[in-house]
Order: sequence, then C-alpha cells, then structure tokens
Amino acid sequence: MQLFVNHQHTQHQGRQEMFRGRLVDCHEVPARLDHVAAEWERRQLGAARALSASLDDTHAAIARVHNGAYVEFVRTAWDQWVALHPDNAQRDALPSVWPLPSRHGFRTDAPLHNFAARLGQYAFDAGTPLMQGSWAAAEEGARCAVSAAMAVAAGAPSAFALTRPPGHHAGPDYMGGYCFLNNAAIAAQRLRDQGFSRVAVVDVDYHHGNGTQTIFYERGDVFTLSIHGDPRTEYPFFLGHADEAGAADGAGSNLNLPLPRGTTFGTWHAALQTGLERVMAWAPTALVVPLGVDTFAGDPISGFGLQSPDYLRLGQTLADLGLPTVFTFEGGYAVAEVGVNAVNVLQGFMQHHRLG
Ligand code: Q9C
Ligand code: ZN
Repeated sequence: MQLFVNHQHTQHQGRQEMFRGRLVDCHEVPARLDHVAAEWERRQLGAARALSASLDDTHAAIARVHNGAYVEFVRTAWDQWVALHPDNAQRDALPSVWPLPSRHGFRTDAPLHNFAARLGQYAFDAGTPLMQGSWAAAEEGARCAVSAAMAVAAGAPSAFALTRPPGHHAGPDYMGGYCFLNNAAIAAQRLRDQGFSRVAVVDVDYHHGNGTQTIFYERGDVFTLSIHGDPRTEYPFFLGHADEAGAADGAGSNLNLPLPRGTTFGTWHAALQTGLERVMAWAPTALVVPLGVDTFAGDPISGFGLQSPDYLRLGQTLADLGLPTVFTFEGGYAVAEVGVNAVNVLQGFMQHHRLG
C-alpha cells in the first residue's frame, strides 16, 4: 500500500467548536494524524511517497467535484475574516447564522456583503472552525488524495491518503463536520478520469458521508455506500436515511445502512457485508474507502462499540473484494487509539488483498 501524508496538516488546528451548547476544545486535532503515522512507522509498513500531483493538477481535481465560488471562498475566507477587524486574527472564524430553507421565506439570492452571512452560506454547522492555514492544509490533503488515486491508476494495488482535516462531510459547495474539501470524492473522480469506469465508495466512518453522497447522487458511474449512526439521532441528521437511493442517472447507486447507537461489531459487520453484496453486484472496477474509526467503542463523540481487533477484520473484508483501492483518512477522535485502529484496517487489508 502506498502512503501519502499531508505534511501541511498542522496548519489547520481549530481551537474550539460548538458542541452540546457550548464552545469546547476541538475534537479534530493534529495529534490524530501523528498517531496514525507513528503506528504505520512502528509496524514498518513502508516509507511515505512523494506527492505526485502538482498543485495545478490538484486545483483541477478539486474543481471536478466542488463549486468554483465555494473553493474561492475557502481559499480567501481567512483574509476576509481578518479584514473585518484586526482582533479577528487572534480567533478562528466560526459561523453562527444561516438561512433556513426558502419555504420559511428566507432569501439566498440577495448579495451577501457581510462575511458572517457568507460563512453561514457555505457552512452547515458551527463545529468547523476556519483559520489562517485551513486552506493550505485542505489543499495539500486534496493533493494527497489525487496522488493516491494516481498511484492506483498507475497500477498500485492500494494507496492511503493520510490527511486532515477530513473530507466526507464537505459537499459541492459547503463545509461542515470538520471538513472543507471532500478528499474521497476527489479521489473517486480522479479514478474515473483516469479510466476506471465504475468506482464504488464504501464509507465506514461513524457519521453519514453526506458530502460524498450529494456529490454523486445523480450519477450512475459512482456508487456510494455509507454505514453509519442513524441520522434520526446522529449527526449530520439531515441526510443519510435508508430511503435515499440516488436519483436520475444515479437511481439505485446510493445505499445507506443506518444503525442505532450501541451497535457492536457483529451487527456492524453484517451490515457491511449486506452493503458490499450490493456494491459487488453493481460491478465496480475500483474502490474508495473514507476510513473513519470513530466507530470505536471509546470514541468520545460517537455511539458504536467496535473494538481495536475488529478493525483488522474490517480491512480483511474490504480486501476480499479484490479491487484497486484508495483509502482517505476521515474521523476517529479517541486520539490515543486512533493510530492502532486505523492501521489495523490497513494492515488487515494488505494481509488479505490478492493484489498485495
Ligand atoms: N456542532 C467526522 O467524523 N459533531 N466528522 C457535532 C456540531 C460533528 C464528525 C458538533 C461531528 C463531525 C469527519
Ligand atoms: Zn465521523
């Protein structure tokens, strides 16, 4: 498995997020990535590769799945924020006002000359602080995702984009859920653009991959499967229900398998196998796995009960599909265990994949 690491990730370090009614220290911290890198190294799974994608190519790849005005907003948001007031340089930008859907009478067509309003237009929660280095970190993360997809397109059996901030909650034109650019969608699109005719995304993060689902919802060339906490009680609440099956050309190519809080590995893995049967019947030629390990029993913000050894089995099950595979790093907030859990998936995968 080829490893691509985002060495710019520490440029993004949110201070606080709105959580259960107050501002708390961010759960999505730089140490998460460091623990995964250290565990990969400890098990001697191979040196990280140089990123093969240029920045120009990365920008082109980002533009394949994200809206141009949104990308321009993320790129320039920090400067806009600081221009509002010099004191803002000392604190992160966090949205606090949003338009309700238009049925409530709010307009989204009027020009927004206020930064707080624009931030609300492009973000769906108050858990995703944006700071000076957020764009640089997210951009380099996308570069890892493109490089990983290019490696697989060049014949590598598998590749891992080890990056943060995560990506699977970011939609075509919005941020949220700690995510700015959808690395998994960027990788899937790049695999498509490099000749893989049918790409399946299998999202194993605790939270529904709303951004990825939305990006591909009306397309028949990318299948999206997500196994996650039931959005009737779990974040992101407003998407990820079992009846969302895709639309237009994508009808039948989205599958959500929501599970209740408290779900442990037996039930979780049975759902995975159910989902993978659908995926394989769809006949993909490549796989993208948004790899979140916030399904872990010890995760501080999630509700499943997976144990560390279960992640080896998860990797093995994914390997059994026998597909060229790109992994992107997503959630997992039990910081001390995130390295062992994520690398268990990857090592379980490598030990069982027929391609190596
Ligand atoms: N104010 C990922 O695992 N928690 N994102 C709710 C909102 C947000 C998780 C707090 C959880 C996002 C990639
Ligand atoms: Zn998550």
